[in-house]
Amino acid sequence: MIQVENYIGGKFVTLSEDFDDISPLDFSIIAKVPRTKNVDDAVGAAKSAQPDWGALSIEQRCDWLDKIANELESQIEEIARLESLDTGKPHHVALNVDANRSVNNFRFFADFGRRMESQTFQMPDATNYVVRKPIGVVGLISPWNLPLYLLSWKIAPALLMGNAIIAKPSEITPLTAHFLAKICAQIGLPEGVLNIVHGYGPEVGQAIVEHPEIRAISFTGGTSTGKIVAATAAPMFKKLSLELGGKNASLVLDDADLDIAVPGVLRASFLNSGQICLCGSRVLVHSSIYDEFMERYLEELKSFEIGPVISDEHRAKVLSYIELAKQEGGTILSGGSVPNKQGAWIEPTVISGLSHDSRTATEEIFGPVVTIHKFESDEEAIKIANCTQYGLAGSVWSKGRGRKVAEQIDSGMVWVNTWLHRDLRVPFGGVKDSGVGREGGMWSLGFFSEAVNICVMED
Ligand code: TXE
Repeated sequence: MIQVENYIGGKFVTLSEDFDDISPLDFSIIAKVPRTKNVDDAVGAAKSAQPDWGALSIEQRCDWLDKIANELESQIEEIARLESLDTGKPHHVALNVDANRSVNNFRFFADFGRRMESQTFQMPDATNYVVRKPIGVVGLISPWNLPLYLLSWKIAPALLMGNAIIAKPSEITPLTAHFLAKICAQIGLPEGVLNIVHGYGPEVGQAIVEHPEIRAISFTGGTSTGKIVAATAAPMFKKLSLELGGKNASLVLDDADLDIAVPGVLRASFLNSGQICLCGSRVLVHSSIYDEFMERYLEELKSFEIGPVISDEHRAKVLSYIELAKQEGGTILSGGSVPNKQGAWIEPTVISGLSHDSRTATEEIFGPVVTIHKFESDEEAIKIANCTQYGLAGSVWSKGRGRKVAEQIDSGMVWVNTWLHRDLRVPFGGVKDSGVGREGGMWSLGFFSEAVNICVMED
């Protein structure tokens, strides 16, 4: 049994009240997690640490990020093991997607920080230059689907820009955040620069968002929680970055190369049991290639390995959508049932015959459930792709018209003939109900700092 502890001011702290962390693989209890309700101590520690941390040079902070990356990398197998235990995902996904990217997030921002160029704007008689100052104390709140991957995506740039952090991982997946805290303590990261608190969202998450001395909130999670976060933080004029849900479409045009499109669309459908905000949960296929595409897609699905979904409660939500799909007139082409074993397992499910504006095809399910839709023209495919409240991502599969179609999709990110191919310098974020703001590369550094302009009149 692992005892998860809060990490505050460089010390590990337990609380008298805790709750169970349950494995979705078999519903066994794997850890005890402190039920934090108040972040005053963490904010106090962060406030004391921030001035010295902010006074270090960028190069010095980059060196710290590299130290964290090196230590994480030396224990990459352990990260994968913990992530797999906590989320149920297959080891190869935990290693190649989660653990690898967590290391890369620190490494990437260390390199990026060293290359950061100063911005100057010359006038005929004066020079403007931009100083990027830390915000101070920032709050980072992350979800359960890619636990350390998404938390480190926020921690690395926030540290780089000289902030002190109050971070809260999802209560369902606290293990790797606790592991990161141990690594930071081990390498001697200055005390109080990174504070990690555990507990339920409406308690400790809400306390972070409400705290007046936490001046920026970077949140990744569900759209309905994002609304609460925005409503709480906006009256205090906190900086806000919200990465929320998605209902992304994969568009397979009539000229698609099916050798690439079939495995690509399948991966977009079911990687991480469909629990990635970027997953393509709606597959739109041109009628002229529909039969061939579907035959190959369903055949390849038979050998696609997925883990359980995150929890019994989440499985109930996913199953309720499969029931809804039946009521809405859908046909289950594959899956739809619960395998006869312990844990939050659910078969990868493919549903056809639903209207593109049905609830099943427009609401976020966030599980291994995909709806298939036939279309007759590029215009119709674009219209279907854009018919939800979400606008996070999407993919287009075509030999010749990918860019043209991609540019007409109302989403923050669109891939052409690939999916989840990530360059960490590019803007990441959504439009419509998928969020506010962008993170990644310069966008993250912009969010986690205050740009101050100094205008110097020439003599
Ligand atoms: O997420 P929550 P949940 C979607 C997906 C899923 C749904 C609900 O559709 O079915 O959201 O999932 C913290 N103040 N996504 O309920 O609650 C919470 O503790 C501050 C999409 O698990 O949004 C956790 O750390 N924080 C998604 C984080 O918010 C609060 C990833 C996210 O949890 C809070 C996950 C509050 N009042 C779910 N309430 C994506 N976009 O990647 C909760 N939290």
